[in-house]
Amino acid sequence: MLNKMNLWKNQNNSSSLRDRIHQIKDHEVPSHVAIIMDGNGRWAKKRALPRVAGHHEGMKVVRKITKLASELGVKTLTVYAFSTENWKRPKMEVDFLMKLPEEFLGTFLPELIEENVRVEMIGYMDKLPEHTRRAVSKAMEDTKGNTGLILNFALNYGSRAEILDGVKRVLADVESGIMKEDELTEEVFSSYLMTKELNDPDLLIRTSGEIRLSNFMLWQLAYSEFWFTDVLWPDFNEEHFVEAIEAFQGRQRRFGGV
Ligand code: V07
Repeated sequence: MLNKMNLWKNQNNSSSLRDRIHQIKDHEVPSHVAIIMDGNGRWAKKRALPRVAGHHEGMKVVRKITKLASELGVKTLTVYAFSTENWKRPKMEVDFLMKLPEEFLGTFLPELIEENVRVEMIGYMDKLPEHTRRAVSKAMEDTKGNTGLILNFALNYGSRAEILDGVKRVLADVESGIMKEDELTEEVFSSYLMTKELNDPDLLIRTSGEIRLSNFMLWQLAYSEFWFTDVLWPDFNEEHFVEAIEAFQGRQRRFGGV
């Protein structure tokens, strides 16, 4: 209850979060926001907790930010939950991470359905453990008719592998005569990527102070605005998300249009 009250409270004479949300909705809201949710391990270390405690806390933040993004009118929210590189982590940590989709969906899927959210994923699903795959597939199935925000999980995702697989399928289609080489445009190539159903992100957020892409949506982020913060993902809250959108809108107003 206190948390909810804080959403409305006026602090330091500045606009309340409610006012800022109102303002944001009066301007161009990024249609697709992508987030690299970094800093979960560091958050745990600072508290002398196991890394997995940070991942678990981070999971709750995904829920919180999804709700706000949906309220703001964001159409697609892509969150980088697990990269193809993350298999190199200790087995115990990987096993824990692979249970998070089930826990997240077990807890939040009814609310997401209530809010008309559609769950999607990009990444190499076939290499996920059966129990993880089953949970994610069920969520996608249960929400496929929903018309609100698309909550797109990048799970076992890597951008170079995605591009390379796209190139290989283009070559196969050219060799078999399905496509002529001169028909291959940027738009056509985009349809060979895992994001074929989605528009490119307008805004990328990365938490925890790292200023790099780490193999995330390399093709899709070509024209996106980037917003980096030192805030660790488990500490990321509505104010931070609003701050990122405000920064995006400021840039749009300065450079966008004619
Ligand atoms: C994971 C929590 C968020 C911070 C980053 C790493 C840890 C939500 C999911 C998830 C994935 C698919 C799905 C529903 C939920 C998730 C992993 C890690 C592997 F359909 N959070 N989260 N998956 N973290």
